[in-house]
Amino acid sequence: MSHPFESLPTPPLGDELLDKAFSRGARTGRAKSGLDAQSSMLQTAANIISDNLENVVTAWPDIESLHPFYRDLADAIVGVDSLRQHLNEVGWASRKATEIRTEYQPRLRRTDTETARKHRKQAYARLADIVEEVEDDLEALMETRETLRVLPDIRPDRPTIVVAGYPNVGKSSFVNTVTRASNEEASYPFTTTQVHVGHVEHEHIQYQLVDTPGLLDRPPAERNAVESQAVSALSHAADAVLVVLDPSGTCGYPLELQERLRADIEDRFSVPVLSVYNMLDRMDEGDTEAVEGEQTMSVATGANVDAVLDTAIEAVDYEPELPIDEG
Ligand SMILES: Nc1nc2c(ncn2[C@@H]2O[C@H](COP(=O)(O)OP(=O)(O)OP(=O)(O)O)[C@@H](O)[C@H]2O)c(=O)[nH]1
Ligand SMILES: [Mg+2]
Repeated sequence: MSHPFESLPTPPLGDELLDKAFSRGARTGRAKSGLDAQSSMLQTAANIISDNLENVVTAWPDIESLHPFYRDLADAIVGVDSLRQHLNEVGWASRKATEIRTEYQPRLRRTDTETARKHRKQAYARLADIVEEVEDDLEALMETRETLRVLPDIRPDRPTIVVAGYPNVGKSSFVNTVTRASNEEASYPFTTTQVHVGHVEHEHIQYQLVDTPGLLDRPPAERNAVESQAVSALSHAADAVLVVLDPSGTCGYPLELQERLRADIEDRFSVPVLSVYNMLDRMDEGDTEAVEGEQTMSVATGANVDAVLDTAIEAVDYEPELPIDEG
């Protein structure tokens, strides 16, 4: 399993494609003579251009049928409207190459070789124009492919717990501890930080824990448009959010700010949002009073860590689709 953009082929760039089309055309032309040679040259070159461009378009996943998580992510990173536009242009060029072939083929028959050669050259020039016209689109698709290929392998259909909270509260420590060595890292192309995806099995179900440094660790007003959209994407993947807070002040942010972030997340996500107050080992009497009745843990000592994971898994309330045994 992988994400929908992982195995996109490299689109041919304009010059490369023309080179391939015309050199193959020349080769088929050399194998024949007279009008046949000109006709084969056109046939081969136009087909290569048309087929290659069509393959570029069909290789891309259908944007409408993408999981909303990946659609939002793609939109945040490259903009799906411009992606659609580039694909439309390339599709147009593919059809145009076929049209040129159909238009010129009759002119290469029942005439002298010299005239046929002239027409074939004219057709080649028009094919080259068409490819040149979509050169920018092909380049943009190439860049888009490079960008989207490295998306984190989050499986949006798997039950997913998103871990949020201010920097240094212990998010990564928690994810690393409960998922042990099963961590994968992947870069979001638009942040300097990395997303960590850990997997944990519970009663034969694989849960996914997503640690999101740089995205859900500060107030929404401080996120740029791209990050906001990435948060939107995450909201499609999340089945529960675990907000980690540090009342001890070790992380450097007042608890009040951290609790405001939690309120923002509750507004943004329509799934259960749980809290856990970490750094139990660092809390003084005042801190423990402040979090009286709340869920606490210490990733450092291991206290209550498994219980927190269990609560999060319960919140996901994931019901695998099993045939109902009416007994
Ligand atoms: N004393 C104590 N230290 C902890 C505890 N949990 C985490 N830490 C430490 O706090 C520091 C920050 O922990 P991280 O897990 O990196 O925090 P984070 O929330 O992932 O931080 P960012 O990735 O920067 O957002 C690390 O040095 C941890 O070892 C805890 O329960 N007690
Ligand atoms: Mg971290």
